[in-house]
Amino acid sequence: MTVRRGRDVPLLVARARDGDARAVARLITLVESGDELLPQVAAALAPYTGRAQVIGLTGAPGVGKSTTTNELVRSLRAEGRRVGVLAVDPSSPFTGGAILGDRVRMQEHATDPGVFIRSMSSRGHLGGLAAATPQAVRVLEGAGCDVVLVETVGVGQAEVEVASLADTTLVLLAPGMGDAIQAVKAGILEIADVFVINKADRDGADATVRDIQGMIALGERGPGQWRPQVVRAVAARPEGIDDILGAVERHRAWLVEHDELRRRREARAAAEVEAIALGVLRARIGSLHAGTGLATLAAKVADGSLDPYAAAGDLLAELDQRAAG
Ligand SMILES: Nc1nc2c(ncn2[C@@H]2O[C@H](COP(=O)(O)OP(=O)(O)O)[C@@H](O)[C@H]2O)c(=O)[nH]1
Ligand SMILES: [Mg+2]
Repeated sequence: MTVRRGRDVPLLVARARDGDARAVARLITLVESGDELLPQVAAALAPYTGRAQVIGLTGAPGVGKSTTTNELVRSLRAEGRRVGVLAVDPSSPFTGGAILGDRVRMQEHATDPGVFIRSMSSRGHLGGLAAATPQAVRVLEGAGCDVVLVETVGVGQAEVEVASLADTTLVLLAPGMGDAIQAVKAGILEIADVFVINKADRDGADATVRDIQGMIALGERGPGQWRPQVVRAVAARPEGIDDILGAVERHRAWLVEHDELRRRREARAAAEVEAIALGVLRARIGSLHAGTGLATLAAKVADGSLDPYAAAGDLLAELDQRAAG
């Protein structure tokens, strides 16, 4: 269905709640494109928010995230849980494309009504993926998913942000890829709740496990803090999938016991609200008249007739004035 009027939104959400895969897909498209109906979508979904367990998977390209995700879906389905999968690709301007391989890999779940799989790109969303991903998680929660798996390529700050939206973050590494060092550089070490050493069928798995355990031992950690777990897996066989889920469950129990789940979710909500507000602010700055706008101020800053703090002050004052007038 084409959604043009706001009154279609409740209908669409109702269909998604009934498990209509096309309604779910349509809602995620609205989220992804930063549609103007988004506030209404968010309002309609709010009552169903906060129920799903969100598990992030990140790591370098080719480490086995999609293969692992696919096997996790299989195990979770065997337990009768409804599962949503978001494959997030910040580098791809349009949905599909770069992660076509993932679709093929996850084809076996395509006809299962208890699984929703969707790839996502930022496609001009205000606030980027940091704003879009939590909304997409909400759509999947609204559709009754008990677990939402979010796969991101762990190579930069945007991916770290997306990964940190999860209750539990899995960082995947593989032997012999220099991954451990890469992980430190990309800052993904800090966000790992569970390290999965995938491709443990390959030489060097023991060394990678030792490297990571060494780094964990060196990490500053207070008495009440979670110590990241290290799990070996051969997702392609599959082996170690239950161990991964076991580690995830231990982490979840720890989060609940230490009231960290609530804290994490509140931090997530704060980041979400902030990202939306910043997106609105950026759009407003972009819509200022030429004479009062950023370009004019920037020209003055560039030629030294105005300092950047004064220029920023002028910009914000102009926005205030418009809001008042
Ligand atoms: N040898 C081996 N290959 C694997 C394993 N897990 C995944 N692969 C292969 O590694 C390649 C990349 O996997 P993929 O899941 O697409 O990685 P992603 O880019 O992290 O999502 C594929 O050819 C997989 O079949 C594993 O445990 N052992
Ligand atoms: Mg993948």
